[in-house]
Amino acid sequence: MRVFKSLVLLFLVPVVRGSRVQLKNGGYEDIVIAINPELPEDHNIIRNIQDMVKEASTYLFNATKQRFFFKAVKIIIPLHWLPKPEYLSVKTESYDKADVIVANPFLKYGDDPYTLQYGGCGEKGRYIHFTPNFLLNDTLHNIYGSRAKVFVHEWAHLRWGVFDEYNYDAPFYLSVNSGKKTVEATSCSTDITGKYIVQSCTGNSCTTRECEYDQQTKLYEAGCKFVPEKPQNVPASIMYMQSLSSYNRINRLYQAAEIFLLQIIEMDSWVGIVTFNFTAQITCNLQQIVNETVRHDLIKCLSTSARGGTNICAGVRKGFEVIKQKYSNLDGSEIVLLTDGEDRGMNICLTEVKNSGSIIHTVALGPNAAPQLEQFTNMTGGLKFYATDTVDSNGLIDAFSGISSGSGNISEQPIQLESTAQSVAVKQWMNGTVTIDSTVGKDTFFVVTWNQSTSPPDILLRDPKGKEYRTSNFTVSDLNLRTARLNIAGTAEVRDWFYTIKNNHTESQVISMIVTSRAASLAVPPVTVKAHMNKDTNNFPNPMVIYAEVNQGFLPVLGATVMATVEQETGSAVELRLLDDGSGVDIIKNDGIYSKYFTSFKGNGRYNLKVHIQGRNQTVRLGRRQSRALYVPGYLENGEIKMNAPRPEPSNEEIQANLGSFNRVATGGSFVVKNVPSGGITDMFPPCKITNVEAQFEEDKIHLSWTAPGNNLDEGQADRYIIKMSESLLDLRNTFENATSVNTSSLVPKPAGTKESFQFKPENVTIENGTIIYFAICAVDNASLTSEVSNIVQAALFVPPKESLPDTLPTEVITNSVPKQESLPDTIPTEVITNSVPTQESLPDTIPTEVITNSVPKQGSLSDMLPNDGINDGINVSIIVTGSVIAVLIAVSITICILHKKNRKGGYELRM
Ligand SMILES: [Ca+2]
Ligand SMILES: [Ca+2]
Repeated sequence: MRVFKSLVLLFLVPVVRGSRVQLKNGGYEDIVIAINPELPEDHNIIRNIQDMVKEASTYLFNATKQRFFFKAVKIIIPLHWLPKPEYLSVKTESYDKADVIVANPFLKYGDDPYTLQYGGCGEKGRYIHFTPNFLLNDTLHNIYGSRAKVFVHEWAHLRWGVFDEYNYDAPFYLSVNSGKKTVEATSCSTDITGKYIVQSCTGNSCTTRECEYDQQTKLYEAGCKFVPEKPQNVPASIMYMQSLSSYNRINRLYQAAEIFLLQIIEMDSWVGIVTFNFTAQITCNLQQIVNETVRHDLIKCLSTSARGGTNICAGVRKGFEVIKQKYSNLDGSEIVLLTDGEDRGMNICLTEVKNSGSIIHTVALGPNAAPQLEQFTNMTGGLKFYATDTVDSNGLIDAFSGISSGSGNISEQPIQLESTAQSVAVKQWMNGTVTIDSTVGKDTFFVVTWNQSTSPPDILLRDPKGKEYRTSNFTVSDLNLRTARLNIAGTAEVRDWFYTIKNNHTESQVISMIVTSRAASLAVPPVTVKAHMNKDTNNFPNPMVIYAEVNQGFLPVLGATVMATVEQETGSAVELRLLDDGSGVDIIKNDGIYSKYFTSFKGNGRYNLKVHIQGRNQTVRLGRRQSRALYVPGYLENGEIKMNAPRPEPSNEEIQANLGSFNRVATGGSFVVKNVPSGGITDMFPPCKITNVEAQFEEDKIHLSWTAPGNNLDEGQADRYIIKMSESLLDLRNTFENATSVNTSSLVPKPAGTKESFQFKPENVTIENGTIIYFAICAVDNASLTSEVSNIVQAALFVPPKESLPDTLPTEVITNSVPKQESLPDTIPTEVITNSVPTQESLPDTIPTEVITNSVPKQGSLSDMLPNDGINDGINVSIIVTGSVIAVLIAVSITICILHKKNRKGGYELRM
């Protein structure tokens, strides 16, 4: 007889990530602008945001030839700002998922607005960052242009993934023959379709046309921009999973829940507990965490009995009931729903959950958790996690540690420094080091768990000053959760803590070490990590991309070692090192976003992602943000040059400060893979496109360098390279195969991610002053799969005089990149074209009636109405107050059900 336990755990916590912006008939709705809770009250910020958005809507509408406008914007204001009757209470919005963040700059970095972008051209950005000074100080108009135009500019980054052509690090290809500058748009790879356009403006009127080639250089003319089309989205689907196993889930669940209650949930949160199986019961009423005693009392509400049935709807409804003990509605409340069982009745409460105002996060445990579970997450904007039954992966603990407040109050949030587990043989040791860096150290917990013995293993923990903590210093749970916990008083000593744990049990067991902490002080933002995949659902053989963003404040952290672990129920976990070197799928070098392709699909179903980040002395430093608005050095007024104040440049010591050593762990949530063929996978993945080829003459030789791709995209090792050369860029671009081959027989590809260097003497080319040769490379793997053609690079024999270098180039490109009225090219709003939203001759029907009657004539074309505020008054800007208290509801259901009912012959059995 096969036996199976189902655990359903229900929490209520405030966290959400991911923009909820929707595009309806050309109008962007549900845009969230969040003001950082640390900012002092200033209602001019709200007023200026409202003005900015209204003006930007008109600007966007014109710039996109009447295709897009802003329709509904919500502003989240800090709780400590004085309430006003017109303010609404927060619903499913939160600081963490805001599209625009208003916060102070870190390290006096200046007020450059920027958009955080992970992916390539055409992929949406994460958020726009404005400083309060940018919103309040009108003199900054001279530097960045009007706020409305900056907002639209950054919106293009955010929504359409457009990259700046004036990116200071972007390579521009210059003609050396004429001394005249020419630009090769390099910001988008060739697999993104789009158009090369150039824009010219006279006064306020601008026109766009396709770029032409410079007759002499065969490069695109100056000012040419690449405008991408938005790629198609793969429709989401939910996987059905098979196979069955029974593990020690109850103990693992309680270990995780205990860490959540004692270390993760923030002080002043409200917590209640519900148990359910076929029906649901409240075991702890909603109460506020005002001290440690309340936390420990709550753990006692976690019943350890087990009964049959999984009625998820009953549990969620009981959860709603508990929240309503204190709150009149469910807005702003969040639920974490954990299950390892199936419930085919989930559909009956879908609408109720969707309309509740509550956010549901899900944790799927084991291979049989309800495949519909993510429906709750997708409807309500929650997080999704997946924990396998692999005992040495800490999956459940990591899932619960990933659930923290989305309030933006980073100083209060728990930060996971370590989470590691291993099977330890009898009388053997588990050793390790955890680094406490200077940005954390408050509320530090060292937690040791084990999975067999009823008594704890022998623990020795030594702090950097040599102080030792032993098993007797740890608190061992009296509920026999196989957990020992040490809370370091005050601020934990900075630097390396060593631990060694001996398995004194009579058989081998899995021992784990989990360390959490909080920011050391309000003044210094801690180093934080966010990890995720590029999509939630993937169809084989599409590759996926893993991202980890490492920040201190709003600055990227460079030089860290970032290891990702991707785990699935079948097959062993896959470990990958993520890189921030601008090669392969990592779009931008040194932006603190570490990336890697994931192609090791072991089967269909749920996968989870976890990253370990380690910084070691001397290697880790802060860097600069990219995709920021351009800082214009000055302007002309009536023929007179007026210079702006110089850009506030932090010193190298500030920006590139050595962060010292640190440890971080972050869960990246779960994703679903489908269409993986059963019975072995043949090689489907060529090497990835090489994106960073560089070339130069060294006397009569050419020296090429690039980052090696792998056998499968950026993993493994390619088999050989094809290098082609031509004196014609167009020939090389259009017919790579026919171009002259470079003899590469002596060139053996190195492992992916390492630097390749190749020198050779070009044959059949007369080399003289002004000679330009173009090169491109393909990599081929051992299955004869060929990569895309690399970036095309030129080697020019002679370097132009310094004055011919384009000092003015960035400025020129700027005017192109912030389009003026009626200026966005036809190809930009592909999002709309493919969605067949037609150019609107009149206001869309969906604009609220009051708008139409208030400010806009009912008939006539929109261009008639502009610029007289036009659609401005149609924007619905609402102001929301962040939740005053965090209502956390914990509902636990431990159920046993028999999966294979047809085989059922006897009673149940529960192994714990
Ligand atoms: Ca990067
Ligand atoms: Ca391959």
